[in-house]
Amino acid sequence: MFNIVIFGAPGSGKGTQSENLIAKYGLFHISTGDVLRDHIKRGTELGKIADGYIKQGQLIPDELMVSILAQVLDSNAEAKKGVIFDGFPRTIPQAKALKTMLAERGAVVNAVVGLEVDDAELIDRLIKRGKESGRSDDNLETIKKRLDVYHNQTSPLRDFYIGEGCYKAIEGVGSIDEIFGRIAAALDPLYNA
Ligand code: B4P
Repeated sequence: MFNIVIFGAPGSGKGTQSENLIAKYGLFHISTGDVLRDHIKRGTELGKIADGYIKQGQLIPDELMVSILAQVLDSNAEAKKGVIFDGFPRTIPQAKALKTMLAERGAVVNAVVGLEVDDAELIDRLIKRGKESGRSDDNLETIKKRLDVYHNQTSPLRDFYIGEGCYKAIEGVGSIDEIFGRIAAALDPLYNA
């Protein structure tokens, strides 16, 4: 099992580079943002809860998020060969829960791809996306809240994963292909080992 976490601020290119990772490594992809947006679209109970948090730029509570992730992992046999975790974990408790969940399956996080992008570029990208996506969280007020949440709750994971010895810092500015070249150069030696 080869497990990758794709990590970075909102707008850092997690979803974008996940597409390239799926194409190259053929792993199962879980985007917690996509899972939540799907629930919102279908109007499920979970979707109603998630909608409130996402519109405010806040994170969904850890306990709920961890149980959603466990459900997705358990209901997809393809996840057994390895997973790209996109947008999860976003807090230290989520990272610890992921470690336990993988250990129960005899696996670990093999690499954390950390897309490093400055705030001005992130805001610019998300405002541009907001014009086309219609996403309720891609407006300036909510983007600023999401960046605060990132700096306060999510960025400490960088040090957590440096401590775990699996963090790969990737310069996240440039063309999508250039950035993917950097990611592949960091992952290939691990994947082929
Ligand atoms: P996500 O769906 O994960 O949203 P995101 O952080 O904005 O990243 P995304 O993957 O969509 O964007 P990308 O950087 O690829 O989460 C949404 C919300 O769900 C969260 O705020 C939270 O409320 C909730 N949530 C999700 N997971 C959670 C968890 N684990 N715990 C609690 N709550 C959770 O791309 C952004 C834009 O940049 C795109 O338009 C793209 O085209 C562009 N772009 C990408 N690369 C570029 C490049 N190199 N140059 C120029 N533009 C680029």
